[in-house]
Amino acid sequence: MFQFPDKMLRVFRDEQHQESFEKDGFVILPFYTPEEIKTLEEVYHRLHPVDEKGFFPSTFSQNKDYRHQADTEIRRVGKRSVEKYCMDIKEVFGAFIVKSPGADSGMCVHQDMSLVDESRFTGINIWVPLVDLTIENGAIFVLPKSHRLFPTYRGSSIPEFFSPVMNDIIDYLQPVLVKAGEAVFFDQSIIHFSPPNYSNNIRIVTNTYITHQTTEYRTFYWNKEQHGNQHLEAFAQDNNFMTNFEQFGDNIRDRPKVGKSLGLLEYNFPSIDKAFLEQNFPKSNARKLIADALPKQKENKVQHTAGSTQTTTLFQKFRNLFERV
Ligand SMILES: O=C(O)CCC(=O)C(=O)O
Ligand SMILES: [Fe+2]
Repeated sequence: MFQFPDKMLRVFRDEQHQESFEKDGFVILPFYTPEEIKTLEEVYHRLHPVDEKGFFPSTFSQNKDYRHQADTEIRRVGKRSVEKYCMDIKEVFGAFIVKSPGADSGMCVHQDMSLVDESRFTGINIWVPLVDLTIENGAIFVLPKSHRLFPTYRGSSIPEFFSPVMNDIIDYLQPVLVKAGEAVFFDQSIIHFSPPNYSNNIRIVTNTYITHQTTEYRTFYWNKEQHGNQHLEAFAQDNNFMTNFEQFGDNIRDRPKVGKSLGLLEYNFPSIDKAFLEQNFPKSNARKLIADALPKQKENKVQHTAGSTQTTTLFQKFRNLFERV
């Protein structure tokens, strides 16, 4: 097991930003101008593959040229604000994260996969919607302070410490309703999710992944039969990992086909129960917030479909998403 560092290496120029980020696991800051938003919308519509449906990050695309061009453009446009707010960082990767309208565009509760050695470094997302966010159109929900609950190694093959309370935990996550061009800088270890986009319009987000300038990539993999209940395997990855990794959309639970194995590490596979949630976090009743936001959407659909069959299916899918596990 590892310990988090007592003090995170500084990445924000402004001490207040650094303090809020360390305390809560996220901080909100103005990021894109209206012109920059327009440029990025044009870039997305020019570049994106035609077959995108549901929830679609450009990192899932098999088209590496698309991933690479999206990365270059997002970093080019974001440079002004990144330089304004951040110091001593390396910018690793820019991606579009898109939610097309529809019930299949939700993202379940998770922490992002580990990409760095968190005993020394922090992986940070600069997550910026190009539209005003509402609960209906795929806002992000976070559990403030959850980034420091347990030191974790994360990846699709590794159980999450909140798996035993996967349904209950949703009701503790808070919506972050930022406006178009406002950034949520968040620690990749914070617990978060986003409901489906039930509006009629596409929700485009840019996500720029940054970390300290001296960080090296790490990924982690667990195979119960091989590693048992107290160990997992670490891999060193090179700086092009996000552009070249081919297992995001597919085979994500398999042993990484790229990178250099660093051997086994000890891990205690933490887990929590309902009482832990009740004792540590105020309730947001997120499921009710989302369900209350839905009827308007349902009414729209009824008008379009002249019947309730489709809306029932949508609602059922939405329920399934949150009760999936
Ligand atoms: O864009 C979103 O709604 C959430 C994306 C997310 O959490 C992820 O891709 O890991
Ligand atoms: Fe995420």
